[in-house]
Amino acid sequence: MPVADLLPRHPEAWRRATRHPFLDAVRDGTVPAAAFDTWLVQDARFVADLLRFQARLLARAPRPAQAVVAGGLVALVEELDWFDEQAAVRGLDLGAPALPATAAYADLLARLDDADVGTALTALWTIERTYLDAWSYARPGAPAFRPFVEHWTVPAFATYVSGLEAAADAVPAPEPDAVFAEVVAAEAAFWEMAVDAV
Ligand code: HMH
Repeated sequence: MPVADLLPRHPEAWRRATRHPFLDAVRDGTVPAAAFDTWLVQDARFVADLLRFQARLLARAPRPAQAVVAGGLVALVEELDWFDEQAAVRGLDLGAPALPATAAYADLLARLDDADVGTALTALWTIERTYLDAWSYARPGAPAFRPFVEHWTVPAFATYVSGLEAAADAVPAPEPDAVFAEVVAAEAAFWEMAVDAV
């Protein structure tokens, strides 16, 4: 089964992860700055966790998947630089402790280290496809948040997600629905965390 078929198989879970009220609030400008900043600090932590997961995945990726996984790694390092810049501008402490949703997502990534490579690639595609669709839903974004929305919806990111899709399709996971559902639930909980923290 192509991984793209997972979306229509889990419509409610997909909607919760990609049409969250946090994203509506980013679009209409009603998201409190504190909620957005909380989310930003936690997302920087997540990206650091994802970088570690993805580096380990590269080490065992099948030959045809290496380029897309490695390219994504470099992009994550650049993303961490970008988070540093945003945090400096907004006066945020990126050393703030992980909130429960961030810690739970890190645990999920750590468990995926022990999963077969097909499952790990399906998870990575799901992580990035969810993020792309969520930010695309928030387009164009209220003026205060527009640079963020644009940053996470650039064409190069969509191209990367397509590359991950091809990599995941080449190595079928034994239970794709299970890993997809777990990742999408973690993504929904991540938006929820920002709203709850205010
Ligand atoms: C929660 N999911 C979350 N944050 C991100 N930065 C991405 C996916 C994409 O890297």
